[in-house]
Amino acid sequence: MPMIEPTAEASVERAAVLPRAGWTAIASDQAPNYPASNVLDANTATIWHSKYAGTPVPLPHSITIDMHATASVTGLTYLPRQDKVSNGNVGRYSISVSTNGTTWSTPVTTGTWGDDKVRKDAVFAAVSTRYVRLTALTEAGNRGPWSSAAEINLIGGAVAPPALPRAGWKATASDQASNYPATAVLDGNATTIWHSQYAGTPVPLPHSITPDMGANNSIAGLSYLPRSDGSKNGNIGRYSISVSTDGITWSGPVATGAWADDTSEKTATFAEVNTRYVRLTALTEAGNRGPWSSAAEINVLGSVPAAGVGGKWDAPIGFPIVPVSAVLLPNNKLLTFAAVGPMHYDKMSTTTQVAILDLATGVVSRPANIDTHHQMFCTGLALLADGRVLINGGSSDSATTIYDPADNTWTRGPLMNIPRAYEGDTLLSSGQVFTLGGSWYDRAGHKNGEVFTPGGATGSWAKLAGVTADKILTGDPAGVYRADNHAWLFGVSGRAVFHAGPSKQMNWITTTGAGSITGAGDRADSRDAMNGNAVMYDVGKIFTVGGATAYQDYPPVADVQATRRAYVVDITGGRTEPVVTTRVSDMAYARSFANSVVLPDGKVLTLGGQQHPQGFTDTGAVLSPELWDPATGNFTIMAPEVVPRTYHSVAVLLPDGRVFSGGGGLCDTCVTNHPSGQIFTPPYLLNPDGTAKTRPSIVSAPATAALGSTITVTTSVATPKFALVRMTAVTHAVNNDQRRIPLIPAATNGTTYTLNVPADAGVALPGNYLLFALDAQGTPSIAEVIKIN
Ligand SMILES: [Cu+2]
Repeated sequence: MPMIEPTAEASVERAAVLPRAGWTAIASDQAPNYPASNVLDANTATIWHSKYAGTPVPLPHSITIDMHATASVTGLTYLPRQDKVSNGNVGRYSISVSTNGTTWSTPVTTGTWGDDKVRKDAVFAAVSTRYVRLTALTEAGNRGPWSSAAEINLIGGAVAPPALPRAGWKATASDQASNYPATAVLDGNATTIWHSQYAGTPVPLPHSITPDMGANNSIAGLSYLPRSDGSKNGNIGRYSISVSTDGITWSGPVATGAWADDTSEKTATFAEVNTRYVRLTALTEAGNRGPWSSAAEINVLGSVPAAGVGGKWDAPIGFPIVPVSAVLLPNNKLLTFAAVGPMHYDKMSTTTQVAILDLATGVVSRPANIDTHHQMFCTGLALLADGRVLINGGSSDSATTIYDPADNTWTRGPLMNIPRAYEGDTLLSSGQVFTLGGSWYDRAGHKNGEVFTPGGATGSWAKLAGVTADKILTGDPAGVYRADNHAWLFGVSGRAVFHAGPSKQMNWITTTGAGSITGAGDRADSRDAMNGNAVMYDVGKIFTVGGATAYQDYPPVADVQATRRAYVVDITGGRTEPVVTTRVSDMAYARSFANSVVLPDGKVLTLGGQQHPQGFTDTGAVLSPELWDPATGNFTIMAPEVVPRTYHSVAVLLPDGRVFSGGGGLCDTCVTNHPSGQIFTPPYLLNPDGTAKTRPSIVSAPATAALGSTITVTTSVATPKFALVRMTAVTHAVNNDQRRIPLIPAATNGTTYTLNVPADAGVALPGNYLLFALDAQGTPSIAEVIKIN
């Protein structure tokens, strides 16, 4: 094989703080002795402060960083002043960029920071720019018309194109040691590696490894994950990448470069090329330790689908907290909460940090500290029939809280009989709430069923002795601590509940008298699917996807792997008929900790997650959502999100038919904290060129409807289909409130439609729904909120 010489450096570093040498800063205004340049001096004791003497310059103020060169930027960090004063802490902000200092972009991100001393991060899609402007829109404590900053840094690096799904791929190597085969780089398991032959006389460098994708794909890069077992032997240093459509004739290098001698994932990007085989050639060993090469994982990076096919993402929105829980409110707002801290939880506290996103304006509220003697973290969630939100348990707590969106009030609720964390909730057809499981934290087991009955200002809890939690356990290696977590529960007719997982065994539950729990068979060939998703996307039809046999690694299980599998569980026959489970197509990507959201057209969007589920890591995070079509059973890969959404992430259908995705982390100062969200526009709202489709609108619809009633809805254009999608509350990838009820007009008069509301409270659980009208192409209107009771 001929020696290939590198021709250009093509290595791309992920997120790294850019060196600030030679940079300058100017501000909209500054006080004497507090110049803008202080944010670049690496001295946290010196600050920029807006002018305050005499008549202060009113907000907004801005400070603009000039890098004096063009760089790819993906974020900004803001360190508030570190002295005893907080005047000028930036609250609501907006960040724009410019290549010339004159013409400014629309904001690459907007958001709200909390009023404290902690360094704040703002993230956005990679943009090539010279100037970055931070505009302070409010002062975080509303103390006065001031802005200040101790330090500002910019985060550089290109966002890599999405990793292509590798199912069915093969890999060969120039040579390999026994037990270290080339195929180990494709198995999604970072603990298995390819290693070149080293016993006896090692094969000299260069070595090559060649993934075969099985078919031509449009690709634009390669990522290389070195081994992480403590040895560095074989870390690839200088490298070259070539491609081939037939595995025989090879291109010249599409990328060359040199990688650092560490365990971080490396990325090389190159001009898009349509090919089948990708060859990574290791020219040197990164530490010159010997004639070896090794690799834990290799991914090939594809191109982003066109917006009309793969949807598109808005600019990220910064939150002052990690949105670990999210609840859609009927006033077009999204309620989110974290734990005792905006970025951390503990075991004893009794308060919660809350922030609300106004979906009409994109503005996130200042964080509020809610004291209901209940740290609302790792809770159960249920939306009550009257629109209030029940939040129960968490951190081994019996406490419950009720939030009323009508007047934005928080009320201390009645104690549960059994403390719970990571339990599952569902509303019952009676308007009561059933809860089950939840041994995370106290490992106690026997987290048997209880029912909450609303009444008076709050309500009361009662145990169901006949609904034992031992029927819902997974085989988690960590035991009951994990095995009874996150139950997928769906209220059905007659106050009963269908338990769809995540254990492979499903169950029917009754809640009258002492209640009962009876096996409903296994979910076809599904294994336990902890941290997968279950979504009632149609009446009596539940889509389940992803998850893993363990919550995360726990001895003796190392490197537990998420599944790509998906199923439809059909319970339309009710409790007297067998449950029919059908396996549908696999996802392209294996995911645990993902979220799934049913859209008004019945398709289900699965977002985020990671192949190797491990709390507070983003390794192997899947940035590209997949859209499942119930008509075909197949998935389509969507455009990638900017930020990984893994453990503690959420996703919610919005009234405008778009999807909010946010959160992840809550691990204090860790790098996998994601106090942000991003809104996805599905392809049904986009023309092939990515422009917005003309959408129908609902001209009139009732605000309430009784079960079994007939309602009249008038729309702007012909809309042959309608759907009711229940408003939802989500945390820890569980959204049992979610259900979609398609409505076909019973009568049509021009664009006025007669719709029959289901009569069965087990079909249409009482509460607030989003009513969508869909035109013949399936483009949804903006929803009207309708309360069904
Ligand atoms: Cu948690």
